[in-house]
Amino acid sequence: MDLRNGLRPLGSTPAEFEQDLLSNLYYRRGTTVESASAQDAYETLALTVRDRLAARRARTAAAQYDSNPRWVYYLSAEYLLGPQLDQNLLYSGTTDLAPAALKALGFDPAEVAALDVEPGLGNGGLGRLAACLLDSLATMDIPAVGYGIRYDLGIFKQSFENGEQVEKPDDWAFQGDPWEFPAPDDRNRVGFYGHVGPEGWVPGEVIDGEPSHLLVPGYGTETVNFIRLWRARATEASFDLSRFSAGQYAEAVDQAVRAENISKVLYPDDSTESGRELRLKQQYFLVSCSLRDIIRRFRFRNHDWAEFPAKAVIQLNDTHPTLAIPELMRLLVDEEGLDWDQAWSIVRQTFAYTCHTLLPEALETWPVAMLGRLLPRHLEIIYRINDGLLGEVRSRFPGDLDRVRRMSLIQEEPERRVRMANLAVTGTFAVNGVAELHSQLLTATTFHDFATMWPDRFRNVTNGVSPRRFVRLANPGLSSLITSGLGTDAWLRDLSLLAGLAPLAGDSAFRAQWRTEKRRAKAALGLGDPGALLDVMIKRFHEYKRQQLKLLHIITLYHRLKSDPGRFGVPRTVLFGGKAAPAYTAAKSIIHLINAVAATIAADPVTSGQLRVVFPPNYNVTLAEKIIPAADLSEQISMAGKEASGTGNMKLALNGAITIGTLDGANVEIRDRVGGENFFLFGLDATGAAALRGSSYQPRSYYDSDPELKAALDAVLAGAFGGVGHDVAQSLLDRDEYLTLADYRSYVDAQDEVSAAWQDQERWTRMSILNAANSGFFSSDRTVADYLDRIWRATPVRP
Ligand code: CJB
Repeated sequence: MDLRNGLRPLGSTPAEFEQDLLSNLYYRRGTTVESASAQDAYETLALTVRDRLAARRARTAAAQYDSNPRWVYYLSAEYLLGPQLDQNLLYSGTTDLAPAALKALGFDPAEVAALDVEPGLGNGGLGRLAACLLDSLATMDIPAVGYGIRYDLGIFKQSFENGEQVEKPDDWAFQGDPWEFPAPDDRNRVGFYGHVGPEGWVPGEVIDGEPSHLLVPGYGTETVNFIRLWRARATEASFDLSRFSAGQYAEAVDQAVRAENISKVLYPDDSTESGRELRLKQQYFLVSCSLRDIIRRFRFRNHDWAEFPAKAVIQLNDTHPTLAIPELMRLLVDEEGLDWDQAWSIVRQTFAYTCHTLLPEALETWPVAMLGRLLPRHLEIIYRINDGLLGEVRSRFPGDLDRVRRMSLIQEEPERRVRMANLAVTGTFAVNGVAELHSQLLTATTFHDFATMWPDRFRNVTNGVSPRRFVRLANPGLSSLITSGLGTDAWLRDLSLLAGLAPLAGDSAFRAQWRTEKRRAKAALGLGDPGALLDVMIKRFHEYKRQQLKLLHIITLYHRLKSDPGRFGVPRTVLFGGKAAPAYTAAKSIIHLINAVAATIAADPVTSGQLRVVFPPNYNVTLAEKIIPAADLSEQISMAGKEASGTGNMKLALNGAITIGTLDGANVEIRDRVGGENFFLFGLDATGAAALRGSSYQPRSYYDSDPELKAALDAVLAGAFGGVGHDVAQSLLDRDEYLTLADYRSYVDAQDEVSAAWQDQERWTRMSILNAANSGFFSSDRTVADYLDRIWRATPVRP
């Protein structure tokens, strides 16, 4: 018998599902209906749904194993997966069965569903992109594995105390995680420190990496892929029994605690540098465990190293996993006995690198001294790679010492540091930016020297988002309307079909239904007047993203309202969501000021109903899925040339929000597709912004010449908002690194156009429908198709 196909099929009728639930409650959860808590019911439901995916996984694995394909391996320090229950119900076709079965057994489905905790294993866009790409890879039947770290504590929980951000640990898995399969037998040993002797690297410390995996189902297909997450485990030897016996309990476990700290916490920095040794250890830990796993998988079916690139393409999600390059060199040369050139050729054909930033401070570098202490053999390998690189630079550009200095993997001043982005470009066959503009700016600025030497290495792959999660799951009402409008739900696997909605923008009955769905989503969010324009800015807090610009606009609206309440225009609710890195003082000051302005406005009777500012704490994927369907206006107002892409902009446009934005990141492509008449453009473009920053920019000149701007800043300086925000206003006047004041007038004028457009609800709805209709390009399925075509060259395997 073929055991792989001999599984007892799992039930698909309500009675069978109920039976499966009951048997899991008894035999795996070890309890009974009478004594089960809601948590028992939740975990049992998760197991019952997971079983269905696991059966598909078994069939997928068999097909993938048989075809010995080229695998896509995605290495990422972050995965922002979002809640698992809803997704897995939908993808296993049990969305209706599950609540019925729970009810039949006497449980409250809503109470049970509320226990699903989102694994916050990422900071923001970069981690969420990783999750969307894995969703699309599975949906498109591509053999793929995501590798990451199973942090004990995910992105911190944000709350506000007196309007200030307070961070609390996010112990997301304290109840255990029912979606996960631990695989302790696949542990890998990882070394750190030590020295390089005649016998090679002798680590001074070893720890174990223990994997567990989470299933990643495709939508509308059998395929189920997986993510493998590593958790640090102390080895037996690190427990000091003699100290324990001597009563030195803390010392006895000291080494073990330090070892397990490696996967203790996700670093909460987003696009900001953090030079901590523990972070470097995390990065090497991820890379070392994952490469061993990839090699083990390669060896199932293959024997010849020369075949490795044909069987594995490894995508580095930003520079965080770049140590994979010297690590694979070490494994091939030191452990497998290949010569350097053979190994380098394999490495160079295997890795590809995605860059996600334009901020110079976000390009990782590590002190040579630190890296050499932690990974002495890797530093030697990096030096040797650098010799090869600089040899090539010298022969291509003789006498150009400055170029050699710029391209070197080692920065000399003010301290010797390893430049991880240069290493990533040197050790890969493809480097991509994440939006057209971003990719252009990368080759024109950040990687200009490399693009001159190796023009073929650089390409663009514009980001995308999962239409399953961000339309179907987040916005079921609009999804049904789209399906009925198009006469098919095939758009969930081919988002270009949304174009078929465009003619319906001219149909007044359809427009009325569209408005009804928006209002329904707004009502569900519980923000009061669903007739008010809901203006949302949801993203990490960063000065370049310019939440402070939105704030100046709000203060201006408030002043107008106070001076002439009768002439105000349209009621608005402004919603902010987002976290600031705990050490990012300027961003935290902006959060504080937003809350202070919100409180002042709320307390002022003149504004009642006309202007509200709300800031629900702890923005995460769960909350995003509630806010995005309700949004009317999408704020994408970064200084042009700083936002690599943005993906919230895509999610909002797909749900019918209209963008107000600069020509930055993927905004450019959104505007190209939805049309300039359906997009509120303002501000300097990337060229203009760079030119102004390069000259002697004088923020005060804007303040002096614009009375509304002056009034807004003066109010903050005078303490009109509970005395909060002096530092924010002062820094805008003195420095304004991101040209907030230069773009203020153009932004406020564009916002006046927004208000005018809103007054014509038929026009607004037309614009809204056309935004959704023309955003099909921004599906992560299209992104994956582009990666396949331009970089990965892997083909589907259908179970
Ligand atoms: N990004 O979320 C992060 N973290 C970083 O450290 C660097 C960049 C974001 O990645 C997204 C996905 O590519 C982009 O859409 C976004 O512009 C960028 O800031």
